Amino acid sequence: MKKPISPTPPIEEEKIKIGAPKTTAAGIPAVVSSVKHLLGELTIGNCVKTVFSINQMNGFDCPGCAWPDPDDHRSGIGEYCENGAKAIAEEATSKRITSDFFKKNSVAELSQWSDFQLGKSGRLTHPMILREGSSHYEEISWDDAFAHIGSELNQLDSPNEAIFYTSGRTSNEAAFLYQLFVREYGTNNMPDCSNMCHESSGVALSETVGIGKGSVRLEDFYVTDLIIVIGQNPGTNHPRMLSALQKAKQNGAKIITINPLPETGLIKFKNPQNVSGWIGGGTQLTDLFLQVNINGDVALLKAIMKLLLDEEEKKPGTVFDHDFINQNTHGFENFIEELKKANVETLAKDCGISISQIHQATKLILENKKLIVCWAMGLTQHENGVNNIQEVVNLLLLKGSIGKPGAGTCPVRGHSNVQGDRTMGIWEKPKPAFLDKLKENFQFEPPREHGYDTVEAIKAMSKGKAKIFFAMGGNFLSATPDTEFTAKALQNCKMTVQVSTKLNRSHLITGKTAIILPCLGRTELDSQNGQKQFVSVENSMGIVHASRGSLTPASKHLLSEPAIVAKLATATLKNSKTNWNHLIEDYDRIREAIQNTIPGFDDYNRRVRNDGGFYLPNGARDGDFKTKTGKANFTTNPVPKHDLKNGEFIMMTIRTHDQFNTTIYGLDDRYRGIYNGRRIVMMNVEDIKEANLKAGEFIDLYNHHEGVERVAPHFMIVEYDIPRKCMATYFPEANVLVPINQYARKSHTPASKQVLVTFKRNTT
Ligand SMILES: Nc1nc2c(c(=O)[nH]1)N[C@H]1C(S)=C(S)[C@@H](COP(=O)(O)OP(=O)(O)OC[C@H]3O[C@@H](n4cnc5c(=O)[nH]c(N)nc54)[C@H](O)[C@@H]3O)O[C@H]1N2
Ligand SMILES: Nc1nc2c(c(=O)[nH]1)N[C@H]1C(S)=C(S)[C@@H](COP(=O)(O)OP(=O)(O)OC[C@H]3O[C@@H](n4cnc5c(=O)[nH]c(N)nc54)[C@H](O)[C@@H]3O)O[C@H]1N2
Ligand SMILES: [Mo]
Repeated sequence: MKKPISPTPPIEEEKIKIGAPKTTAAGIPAVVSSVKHLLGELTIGNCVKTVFSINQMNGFDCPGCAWPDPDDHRSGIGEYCENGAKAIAEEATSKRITSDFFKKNSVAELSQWSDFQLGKSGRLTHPMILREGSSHYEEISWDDAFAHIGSELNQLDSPNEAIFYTSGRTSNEAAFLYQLFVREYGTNNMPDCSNMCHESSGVALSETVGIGKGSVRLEDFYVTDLIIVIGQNPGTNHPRMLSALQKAKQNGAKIITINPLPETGLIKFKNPQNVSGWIGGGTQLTDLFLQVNINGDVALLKAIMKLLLDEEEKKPGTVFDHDFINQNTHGFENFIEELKKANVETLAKDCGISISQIHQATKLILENKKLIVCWAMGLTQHENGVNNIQEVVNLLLLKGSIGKPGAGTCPVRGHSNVQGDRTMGIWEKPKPAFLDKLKENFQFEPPREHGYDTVEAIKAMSKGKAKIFFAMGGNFLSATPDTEFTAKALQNCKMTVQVSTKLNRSHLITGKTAIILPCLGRTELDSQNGQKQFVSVENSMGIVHASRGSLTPASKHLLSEPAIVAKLATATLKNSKTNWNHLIEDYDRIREAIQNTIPGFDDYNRRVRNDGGFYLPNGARDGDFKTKTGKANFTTNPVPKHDLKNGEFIMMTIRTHDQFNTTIYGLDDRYRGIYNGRRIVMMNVEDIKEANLKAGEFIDLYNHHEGVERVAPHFMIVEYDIPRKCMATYFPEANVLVPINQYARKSHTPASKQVLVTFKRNTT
């Protein structure tokens, strides 16, 4: 009998161990862990080669995260961190998945493997096809694969029946060609990982300060007075940011941390980049930790701003930056009218922070002029994700803390080129001016109608409105919400295609036909036409710079992402005026095309060769707010109310220290003291008691949004320092519980940090 294909990994008996959470981040354990991961996957030669070229001026851009590299001094041993080392070990592994692997293992069998096992099987080496009705992938030639995909695309009734997803590792060159191909083919259906990530930041910032990107540079951290880190866990997800926070502290800045969890990296840090950082007690980073309830941020920020207003009323002109407000902002009076109605006692209850701590935060903000606010998924992945960020902007505007040195917005991006992909036009809602330029430069009529974002794409596949799903990287099935629903949607497709480096669950939950196109990774040498090429990326602070791989490719059959797009375009578009093969023979030609289409890339080929690259223009950074009102906008946002019923909890789905999104590097969450397993749920000790349960027991978690029962069975209770009625589980195991129809207003970012759950004791 044919085994069923499972969209979720089997539940294995894990011997989970719980220890005390760590009090200090990085230091020697981080160095040991980096070396262990690199040596476990790479040859010694490649280990040395990679470690010395990570984030160096002439090296490759670390695929780990989008935190910028210092413009001037960079550590001689590579600007690396423990989790960057893991990301590189994952990609540069010497293990390989050949055609034999797929002959041996059916898709159904592979679906019984854990994500960890799938990832650890090695790099993909050949294009593969899963033919309709077949149980195993088999090898296919590149030419046949492109011909097949091209022919299927051309048979659709409308180009809008195809969906083209992008994950954020794709280089500028690949992303630009990809969107050009997709638009010439005829659709704007370009959902991307950003839809699930910082889309709320993009929407909130565009409306209020006129640019969907952050305004600060790394140097601003060194001259600021006060940094607020809210809804972000940099110790795990952006470890190199801790070096910047440390330098800020050494220069006298204060740090407020706002998080439901006391995340280790934010408390104390030992810099692993220099030996002096390995010894001694480390730097205390956080001055004030506010352990907010999940989704309590609007209430907390409002309470702080109300206390600031009270002070301003006592001593007019001493708290708010009236010159800035008068000259640069819109909506101040209305904002203040609303703020006057706020009741600090109620807000304190809503956010779970005591009034005396709110006073302490207010005092720090009063005493300091230049303010930077950093945030990530803890703010964006809520129904009120856009509002969260707009309240952050309100605070910065009151202080005049934007568009001047040492102050501004700092949404900390995830994937290493997620920001660049958007700049290149990976967007389901392209601006008319951008499309006009495409038309002028490439002589075709680009589609004007907006396309599907990630949530809409899943629903379109589910309804049969979209029939072909193509992914440039990523792991769509496991990254998206409502796993069972999404799995059915993908299986409803005629064809699914993945351009990938490693095997993942999206290769197993497929349309009738599925194709895997294996590609080069960041660390590898990319030669076209006998010439070494390099690509470019944009980091979280808008610096565009080169990335040069140096390792021998994992297989001689791999193609680069730009080459894959060019060959697919050639196979699909019969009347294209673009000479795709000519473009990829020399990536300078792609960069020239970008320069002619997208503002800010003048003299691209010269400037990208400068050490450290160049900054893109950023109005908000220069105090030029390109909004509809021509000014920076104050906004008013309602306070979210959570009337949790008896037995209901609000759950956030977060990352462990041993994963990159859906890629599982290992089974430990070292900083939180959780080892050897991932199906855990963090709960407050009082809540555990109240439910007559004990730490170490297992529960099944449920969500019932819109009357659909979603269940994630068998999670071990871990007693943790988390506010009452709040829970934390890991992504992607808990994605089955995230409802497809619960997402941020305006940005459609799934509310993966705000899942309403109930639970029952597990009886199996
Ligand atoms: N090693 C590693 N690095 C990564 C990644 C990875 O998986 N592994 N992923 C990359 C990507 S794509 C991204 S987007 C980033 C993600 O970086 P983060 O956003 O730091 O990642 P999360 O684990 O989702 O952590 C969210 C944090 O927000 C807190 N939080 C949750 N809900 C709330 C809330 O309501 N209010 C507040 N104030 N805080 C809240 C959580 O406790 C947690 O500390 O990291 C990038 N870098
Ligand atoms: N519940 C919950 N869900 C979430 C989140 C959450 O916090 N909670 N976070 C969301 C966020 S912030 C994000 S960004 C998304 C991430 O969503 P995705 O970007 O779709 O997922 P990743 O896990 O980053 O993708 C990993 C896969 O990318 C492929 N890959 C790696 N490098 C390359 C490369 O160089 N080229 C190509 N072509 N492929 C490559 C590998 O095959 C690997 O298996 O998930 C979102 N989902
Ligand atoms: Mo992300």
